[in-house]
Parts: sequence; C-alpha cells; structure tokens
Amino acid sequence: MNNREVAKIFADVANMLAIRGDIIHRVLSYRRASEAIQELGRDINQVYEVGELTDIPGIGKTLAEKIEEMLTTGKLAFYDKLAQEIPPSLVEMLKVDGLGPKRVKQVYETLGITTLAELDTAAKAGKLRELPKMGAKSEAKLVKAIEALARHGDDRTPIGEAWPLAQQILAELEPLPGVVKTAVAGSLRRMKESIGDVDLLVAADDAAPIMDYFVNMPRVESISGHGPTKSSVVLLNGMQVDLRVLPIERWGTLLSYFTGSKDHNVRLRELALKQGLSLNEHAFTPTNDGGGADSAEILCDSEEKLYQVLNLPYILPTLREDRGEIEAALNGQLPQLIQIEQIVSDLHMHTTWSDGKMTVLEMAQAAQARGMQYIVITDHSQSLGIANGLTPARLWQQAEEIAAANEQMGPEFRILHGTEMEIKADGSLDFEDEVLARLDFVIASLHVSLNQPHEQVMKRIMNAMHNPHVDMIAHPTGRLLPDRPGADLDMETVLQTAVSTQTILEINANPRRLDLRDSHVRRAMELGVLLSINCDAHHVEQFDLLHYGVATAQRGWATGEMVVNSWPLAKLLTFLEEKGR
Ligand code: DGT
Ligand code: CA
Ligand code: CA
Ligand code: ZN
Repeated sequence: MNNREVAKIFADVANMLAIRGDIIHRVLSYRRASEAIQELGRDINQVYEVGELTDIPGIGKTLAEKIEEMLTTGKLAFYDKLAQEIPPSLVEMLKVDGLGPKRVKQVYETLGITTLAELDTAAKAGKLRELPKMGAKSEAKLVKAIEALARHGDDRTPIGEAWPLAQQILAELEPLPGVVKTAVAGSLRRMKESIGDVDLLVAADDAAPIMDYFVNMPRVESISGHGPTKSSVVLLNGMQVDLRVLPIERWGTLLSYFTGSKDHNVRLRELALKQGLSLNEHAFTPTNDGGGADSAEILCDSEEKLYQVLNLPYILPTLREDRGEIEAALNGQLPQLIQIEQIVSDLHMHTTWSDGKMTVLEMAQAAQARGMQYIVITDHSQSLGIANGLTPARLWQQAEEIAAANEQMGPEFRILHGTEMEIKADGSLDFEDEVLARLDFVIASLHVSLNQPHEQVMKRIMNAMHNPHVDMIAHPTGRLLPDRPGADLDMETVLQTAVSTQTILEINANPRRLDLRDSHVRRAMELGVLLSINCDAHHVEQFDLLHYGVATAQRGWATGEMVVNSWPLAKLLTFLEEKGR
C-alpha cells in the first residue's frame, strides 16, 4: 500500500467511528493520522522500514501497529470489523453539505439507507420528512445539497483560484459604509494549496448593509445562509464563501478563531484553560466567575494581543497547523521564517528567446521595480522544441543581448545568464559540460516523460544532481495542481542527494505547481537542503506570484538563510564558485 491508500483507510475509519458515535477524541486521532500521512514528504513503506513510523506527527504505538499491518498484509482487520457494523458506503454521505454523522446514522438505522444514491431517492420520495428533527424544508434542502455535490464534487479549490477571487470580494466590501477592516481567514489565510471554502471577515458596527451587499453580488449563484453576523454563498464557479461581520473590539479573537486551523485553536484553548481562562471567538473569559454579562471578559482587538495573553510570541498564520509550532513557541524556538521582503532575486524566468512573452530588458526592469537586485535569465534548452528551446549557438547570441541589457540597467542591478536545461527522457542532459561551464547558473528540469517508472525517473534526476555544473532543480516533482500528480520520485533520496551534491531545490511559486510543496520543504529544512523561491515567470505579471511560493516556504518552516535568493549577489556567486570546484 502507498501513502494515499493508507491515508484513505484511516480517513474512512475516522468517519465510520464518527457515524457509530465513538468519542470525538478517537475519531480525531484517526483523522489526524490520515492527514499526516497524506502530507508526508516520504514513502511510508520506507519510514516503516527504518522504524520511524512513530516520528510522524499524530502516530503513536497503536496507530503505528495498524500501519504495519496494512503495509505487510495489505489489509486492516479493524477496518473490516468496523465495516460489518457501519457500511463504508455511508462515509460518502458525509460529503453532503449539512449532513453530519448523527443524521447519517439515523437514516441508516431507521430507513436502511446505505448509499448516497439511496438517500437521494428517499429524499425525493418524501420519506425523510417524517424523521425526528427533520421536516419538508430540511428534506428539500438536502435534495439541493446532494445536487450541488454532484455538480461541484467535493473538490477543493486550488489556492491560485481562491486567492484572487477573495481579494476581489474584499476590495468590493472595503468601501462600504462602516467597514473598518477586512481580512481573509480559514485555510486561505494559512495559504494551504487547496481551499475547502473561503472565509472572509469584516469589522463593522452595523452588519446588515454589508451582508445585503454580499449576498447580492452578481457573482453569487445561490445563498446558503443570510444571518445577522454570518452569511454564506455559493459563487458561479462553485466556490463557497462565508462572511462574518463583527465589531472591531473583538477582531483578534475572531480572526484567530476563523483562521484556524482547528487543531491549532484546540491547543490555544488548552493553554488558556491552564491560566483559568476560557477562549472562544468573542473573548477570553475567566472560568471561575460564572461568565455572566458583567464577567471580566478580556477583549482582543488584535491577534498579537491574543497571543500575548497566552504568553506566546506571535505565530504566523502559515504555521498554524499544530505541527509543532505551539511547542516551538513555548520554548522560544519558533523559526525565523523567510519573509517576502527578504527576497532580492528570482533565479528562474523565460523571455522571448524561448516561450516567454517579454524581452530580457523588460524582465530586468520589472524585477527591479519590484525591489529585486539581480535575476537569472533561464530560457529553455534545445530539445524542448515546443518551447522554442535554445541551441548553444542561440545561447551565445542571447549572451550578447544580456550584456547589452546589463549596460542599460547600470551597476545597481545584475542580470545573470543561465539556462533551464532539459533532463531528457533517456536521462542524459541537454547540453555538454563545456556549454554549462560557460553559464552563470544552470537549472535542470524534468518536463518530458514524467510518468516513467520509478527507477527510470529517479535515475534521471539523480544524474542531473550529480553533475557538478547543475546548480538547481526546478519544480522537482513536476506536479500540476489540481490533478497531475508529478513524477514517481522518492523524495527522501532526492532531498538527501540535494544536500550531498549542494544542489539547490526550487519552490516554484506558480500556484499550479507549488513544487516543492510545504511538507517537502519541512523535510528539506530538517536535512539542510538549500532552497530558492522562483516565479518561473513567462511574463512580468507572473512576478506577482511570489507570495504563493513564500507562503509555501513558510508552511515548511523555511528560514531566510536557507533560501538562496534572499542572499546578496556576492554571497550567491561565492557559493556557486566554491560548489563548482
Ligand atoms: P477548509 O475550508 O476546509 O479549506 O479549511 P478551514 O480551515 O478554512 O476550515 P473551515 O472553513 O471549516 O473553518 C474555518 C476556521 O474556523 C477553521 O480553520 C477553524 C474555525 N472553526 C470552524 N469550525 C470549527 C469548530 O467546529 N471548532 C473549532 N475549534 N474551530 C472551528
Ligand atoms: Ca474555509
Ligand atoms: Ca468556512
Ligand atoms: Zn521554467
């Protein structure tokens, strides 16, 4: 079994336990284990072989034994036993908006419904309205929710779609009368690569006009809720957006609550309780004063204040996953996360020489306008015909244009000459070493034959990393979000080889790539891999994608010193020179 299969079994077990009505603690431990495995940067079979299963966050001795059972026998007896009691097909029903484990259990036990299709039929036949706490209205709502699920799937929205849309909506809400402040919250603020629904917050004293505007926006397909402080809509593209409006005095607690993650919030509440405070989205309240109307609430108008009350340093949203950030904060060991202002360069971009849309000079000027100090021009190499890849002869012509552009840019900015060289399907590199030796910076990339068998594709990337002229591997796995998974690589070996060969690995900032992804970055930091965050821009506008890459780096706990394009030019050149020897 692979990571995904093991994660799926655990997720199913969590849901089956929830339907059965087990204690939440048990349900959550399976759910967290599933997520940890889903996001693991290493092959779980390998982790098992080296005896490190219990190093995975959320995996203790019991769960490690269950993983061992699955990896060695391909089955889990506990799952099979549970399935006799709770049909696994019930799990699918939980995807229906508004349908919880209790209700699923009820329709199963009273009506014998075991699949989503049966549920749909029963609802349309009016058989559900008789159930306790149901009724014709809830039944109709359910039919609509099942339809919506069929239409949109349970697909999460890639962050590259959700982020710009959320910014547009906030920009529309900002000028409304009475609006003091706006923010994104939820997984979008934590910058996860995919978003379930978009959560927006507005601080204002009078919520009604803002809610009215929100539910009547032209891009709204349907309104799923319209209340005094909370409204929810589904947009034409299928994305669900929640909006909450609140007074500014409670901004900190509310923003923190709705930023999540749930797991992080649970930890914050535990810390509060240890101080005799209960924490919710409205305030801290002393647990011993009865919580009456005149109780001594502590209001937080900022998140900084909230963390202060808990005696913690401020924790950036990109860290809030309960993956050790609370412990690190308590021990004063939070990493000095890379910040976007520290990025002074981009090492990967294309021009009209291959498949880019702008000239060398235009790219340089745009980069300088965004605060960059130097860039590397890295057009595609000869074998990538569809991208008009450069032969050595054209490379040397390009060198002249780069020299001229450097003249024009003056001493404050530097354009280096590089290549994004193909790692060809047979594993060979697209340029001879003599060519590579004359370039300032060499990227090697997998673009073709990504679906080769594991051994073959591993050989290709290892061969590239072992070439002393290769400085960086771009978008190492080659995945494309949401559904092209990338090459079948053993990332642990790739990361370790990056260390031993001093090869920089890219965090490609394009939101369709985010490659390395956050969990790989986290492992890379543990191993000491050098990283760089690049936009792979084919147009100057794509320099604006940088923030996605920085957020991904932060989610992997990357520090400035390990991100080479935060280094001054001289430091990078020294590194490249010494590495080449
Ligand atoms: P998503 O939408 O699936 O990508 O993930 P989130 O994290 O945006 O989750 P969402 O939209 O369900 O809720 C937004 C935040 O609100 C979540 O991160 C934490 C908070 N929250 C929502 N429901 C609960 C809850 O039942 N308990 C706790 N502790 N927090 C909650
Ligand atoms: Ca959300
Ligand atoms: Ca939400
Ligand atoms: Zn590229």
